[in-house]
Amino acid sequence: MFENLSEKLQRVFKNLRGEGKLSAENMEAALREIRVALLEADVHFRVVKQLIENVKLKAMGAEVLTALSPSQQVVKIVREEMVKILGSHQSKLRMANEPPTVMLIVGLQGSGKTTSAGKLARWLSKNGHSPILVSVDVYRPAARKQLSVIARDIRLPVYEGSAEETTPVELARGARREAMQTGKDVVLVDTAGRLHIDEQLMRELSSLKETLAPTEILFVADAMTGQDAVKSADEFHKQLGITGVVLTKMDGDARGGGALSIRHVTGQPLKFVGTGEKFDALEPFHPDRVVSRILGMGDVLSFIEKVEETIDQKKAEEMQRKLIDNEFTLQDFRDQLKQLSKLGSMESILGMMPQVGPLKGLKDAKVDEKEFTRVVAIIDSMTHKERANHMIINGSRRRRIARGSGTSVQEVNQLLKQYAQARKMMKTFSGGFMGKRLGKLKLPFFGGQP
Ligand SMILES: Nc1nc2c(ncn2[C@@H]2O[C@H](COP(=O)(O)OP(=O)(O)OP(=O)(O)O)[C@@H](O)[C@H]2O)c(=O)[nH]1
Ligand SMILES: [Mg+2]
Repeated sequence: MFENLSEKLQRVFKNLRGEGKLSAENMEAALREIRVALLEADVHFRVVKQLIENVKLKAMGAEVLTALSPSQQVVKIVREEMVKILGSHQSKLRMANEPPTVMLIVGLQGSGKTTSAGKLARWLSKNGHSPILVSVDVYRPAARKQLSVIARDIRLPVYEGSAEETTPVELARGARREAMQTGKDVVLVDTAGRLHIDEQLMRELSSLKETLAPTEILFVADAMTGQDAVKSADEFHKQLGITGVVLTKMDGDARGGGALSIRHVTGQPLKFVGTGEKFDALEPFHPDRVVSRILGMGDVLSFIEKVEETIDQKKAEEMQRKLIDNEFTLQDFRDQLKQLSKLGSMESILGMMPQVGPLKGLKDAKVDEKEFTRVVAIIDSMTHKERANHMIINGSRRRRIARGSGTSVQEVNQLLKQYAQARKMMKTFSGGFMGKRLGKLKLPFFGGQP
């Protein structure tokens, strides 16, 4: 899935990695390449256009997190915009308030409706439901037989119908009655396929929709047909009103464009993707995970996520004000250390930082993780008064703190010295180059000393 697109996008990001900052020119070039990569992956041109426009606007805007390098910034923006286009969260199947829930499975011939009906039944039963299957294909007895065979394979019930039930609506009603009598909570209705969308098919599906009031009308599309899958989904939606899409055969050499276009073009979410002929080859569609997979930059993405999660903007601003007013206390020092340690190992953080200006060479700075813990322990052993004003920490207080934290007086002395240095260092940083460069992310402390 998406290997080609993923490779191409990663090449764009790699090319940007050497750049010191984002400029109109290098951004323009990167956007051009991203555009081509998306179009080649068969993403709908309208989707590409929208995405590129949004990325451009954002990249040029002031919203950029200056703690990230140019290529990281572009990855971040592209990721956000892709997720937005795919729908920011997973679209779950909707259940009726009163069981049984009815789900119609519709689509063109050979798209994978019957197989997907089986897969969905299996998935539902693994997720706390008890489904029953029914085929309403009254034209091909073999089609109904196919579903019965599948049901037997996955050991789930199928409604076979009676001799009097000759229309799709009658069969589906029979299945719903059976569900109520046997306590099944979901009826999956596998419908007949057509080569093309025709009036008769739409009439039949509309009457099923009217009589059964399904909570889901799932359009099954074959990813191998590329843009045609998107087009027919759109067509079905206009004529029938679908509630979601199941995109099958994503295991093939489909370029994935359909998956990236359906939501934007039809306004309806992609709910599942089929990734093989076996009955467990069905995955709920998670936009954010798929985007991460496409961008394939686990380390950068998780760093970006961590920065976003960990750095509380308000707190950072408050901290900065305190620094400038010289109110940065031991308690603040401790809080900052705690926040930093949440980001993970100091070395891995430095490794992910853009290596420019005064930060150059920091990557190799040796950072003792135990030092962090010790420092926090020492500060935790201080009273509130001491934390607010380090000037009162005299000899006897130092001895008490050392005892309380299981350290030595020397270590307490050292910490107080480091704190004084950090205060000085941060004051310099906050106004100067680092202040601008790091923006929201302030690095207070590179515990260098042994
Ligand atoms: N590789 C792969 N094959 C699939 C997938 N889903 C379905 N197929 C295959 O596609 C073919 C058609 O599947 P069906 O489920 O019979 O399609 P249908 O939409 O019910 O077809 P009609 O009822 O004739 O309209 C079968 O050979 C399936 O095994 C998938 O996710 N991956
Ligand atoms: Mg079928």
